[in-house]
Amino acid sequence: MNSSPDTIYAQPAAEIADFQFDSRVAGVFGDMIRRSVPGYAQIIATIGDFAHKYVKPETRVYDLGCSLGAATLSVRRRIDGRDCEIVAVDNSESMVNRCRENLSAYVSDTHVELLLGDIRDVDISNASMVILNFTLQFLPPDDRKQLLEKIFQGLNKGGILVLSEKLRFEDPAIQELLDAQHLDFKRANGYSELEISQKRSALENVMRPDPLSLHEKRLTDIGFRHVSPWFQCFNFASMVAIK
Ligand code: GEK
Repeated sequence: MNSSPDTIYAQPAAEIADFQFDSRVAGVFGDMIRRSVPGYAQIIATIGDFAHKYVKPETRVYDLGCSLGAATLSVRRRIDGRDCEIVAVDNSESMVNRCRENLSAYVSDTHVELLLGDIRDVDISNASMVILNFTLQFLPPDDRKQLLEKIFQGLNKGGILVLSEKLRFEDPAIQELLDAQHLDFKRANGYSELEISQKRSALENVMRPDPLSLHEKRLTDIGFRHVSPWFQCFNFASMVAIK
């Protein structure tokens, strides 16, 4: 996906405002997420593989917090001809506008319903796949279980949730080790110390990761029959939960 280089935090700022998915971020988002999230390309490709295996004809796929539509595009490529609908939702107008352009750049017979709105307000029904690719971590912690319950209710039996998240670790030694690896990953991708620290301050109040054990317990308590991480690199993981 085309994207300008991310230089948003390259210059020293007198004050760092809370991170927002505004037009500046939407314009560089492809570059930002690829350089910030280890394994992002692999996760996007594998979401397409899971769709190929799990998405049933005449059902819906939900991409919640779709940003520029990377997961939607990956899924759409793999489910053409099944008479499915993809519902892609984001509450950032700039993201949704760019997502619309990205989707229209490729031909497909699968309809994408692209919605500007809050994922907490979206009805979910007849779903064979739901994707939360690095979105749940931006919801207030108290709202997370309710959203996952709604997803569980809207999934058909045998349907799959893919939940990718940054992780927090309860063991301080592991937290320190894997956080340091992530910072090295960002340095290796060309981010300066200033960019890393200013972005970190901007995200502090906005993105609150949970430990893997909490994700697993929440999904199991809700009733998902099979729950497992399928990917982890440093402090980033992607899980599957099958109803
Ligand atoms: C990808 N999934 O490339 N309602 C709707 N959208 C929301 C909400 C909400 N309550 N909260 C946050 N968002 C994408 C990447 S990015 C992850 C997802 C990241 C949206 C927000 O506007 C942003 O576009 C997205 O969730 C999170 O596969 O930046 O680390």
